[in-house]
Amino acid sequence: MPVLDERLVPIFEEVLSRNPGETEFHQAVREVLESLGPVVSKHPQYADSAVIRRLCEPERQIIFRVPWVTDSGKIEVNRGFRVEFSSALGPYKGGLRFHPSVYLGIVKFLGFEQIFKNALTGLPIGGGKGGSDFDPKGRTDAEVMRFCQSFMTELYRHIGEYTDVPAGDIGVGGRELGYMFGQYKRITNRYESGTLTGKGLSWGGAQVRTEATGYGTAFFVNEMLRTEQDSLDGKKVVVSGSGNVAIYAIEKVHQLGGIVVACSDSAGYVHDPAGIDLELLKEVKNVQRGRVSDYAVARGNQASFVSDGSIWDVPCDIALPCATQNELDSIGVATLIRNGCCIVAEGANMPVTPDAIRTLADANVRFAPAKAVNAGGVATSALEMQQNASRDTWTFDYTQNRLAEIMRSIHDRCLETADEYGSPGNYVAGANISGFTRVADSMLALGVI
Ligand code: NDP
Ligand code: 2IT
Repeated sequence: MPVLDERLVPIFEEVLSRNPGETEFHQAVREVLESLGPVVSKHPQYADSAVIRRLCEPERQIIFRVPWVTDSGKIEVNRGFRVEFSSALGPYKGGLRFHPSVYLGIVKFLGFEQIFKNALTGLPIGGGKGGSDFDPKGRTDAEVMRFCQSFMTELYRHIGEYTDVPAGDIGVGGRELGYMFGQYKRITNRYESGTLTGKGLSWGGAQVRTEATGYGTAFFVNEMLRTEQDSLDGKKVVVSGSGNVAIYAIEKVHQLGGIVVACSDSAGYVHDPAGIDLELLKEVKNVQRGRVSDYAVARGNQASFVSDGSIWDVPCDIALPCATQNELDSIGVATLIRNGCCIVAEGANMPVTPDAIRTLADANVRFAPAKAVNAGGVATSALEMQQNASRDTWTFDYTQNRLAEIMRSIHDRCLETADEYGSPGNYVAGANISGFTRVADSMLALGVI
């Protein structure tokens, strides 16, 4: 493990002792602190003002009971979370995750990352995250609706256009956001569109928000390739996951000339050497709410489904982990490197383990972190808020061009900042330092907050 700057060691020790057992949160904090050594050397005011220590403590953490009734009349109890991490740059902003693995440590890792990601977009949004250990899998629409209504019956009092603006994440898409917005509107008697983003197009949503995280990921990778006068054209790509981020990453990679030969879910992966048939994948995942194994069956002998292997065994030029945290470890990257992979970019949040990131660096494989790569989702959420505030709607093409510009500017800012702080080409350092300095400078201006 790289050594931390001596001024940062006590901060990390405090994070460990004050947040026992929250391993994902520790991992996310450590990764940022590892980048900040040159920053505190150059600008001691950040250390002297305890701005880093303050950022490691959320402004507010809300944990609540979510009781609901199944179709058969059984009462279930889940736990709901909203961690409002930092409002230095704007209202708290970040998604809601519904997955059985959700606990405080996961919500805090995601909320912490979100602060710096949102700062990197250059838009006026603070950082937060929420969710529940509710598992939508196998639940009927009516059950999901009752859960979402109960969740919002508590959450509504903490959110609002100027306070905290949730969106989707794993297990939360258009259906869940619709049920939550409906309940929010009903309780508050206000059509306050700017309270949630990722809304449907007919009820206040924005063009391109659904596609934005995946499209932004592909745009970012194309920018990485452009620095070497290259492009996605003809590149063989592996995308893990088959949810919102994965599907639209596949779509944009195909539009930019690449070919995605594998995708996955938690039960296994599908290898489709001729390239994923995206219309079929969308039908299976978005309409039938099926699995990638159903896709493989429908695709006949073009594709094979593998339930007992690793998607990273599939040879590729570019790997885009787009499913979940710590899904790509040093064994996975060793195979990728052996097979000639030259870029790994994080579509999901923190999908590559710290060891694996170091292995990639040692092998000179270019790596770009989630804060930069997947920031297109939250950036387009901020564009949705902008449209809601002005009661305007923009066209698909206009919004997509804005997204592409934002991704280019994030990419360039990462490289410029990495250069400025003595780590040329290091996207991790660039993203962490650039995001951090923007938030820290605002905090310094706002007094001891
Ligand atoms: P979805 O719920 O739409 O899809 C998640 C996908 O990841 C599914 O294919 C799911 O498979 C797979 N997956 C989830 N958990 C696991 C696991 N433990 N092991 C293996 N596979 C798993 O979520 P999104 O596509 O929205 O989110 C994917 C990632 O992108 C997350 O890290 C999220 O935080 C991040 N992200 C999302 C943004 C957004 O706008 N939606 C924005 C920025 C980041 P299965 O169905 O089998 O569970
Ligand atoms: O991780 C993320 O950036 C998201 N899930 C999107 C957050 C948002 O508010 O659009």
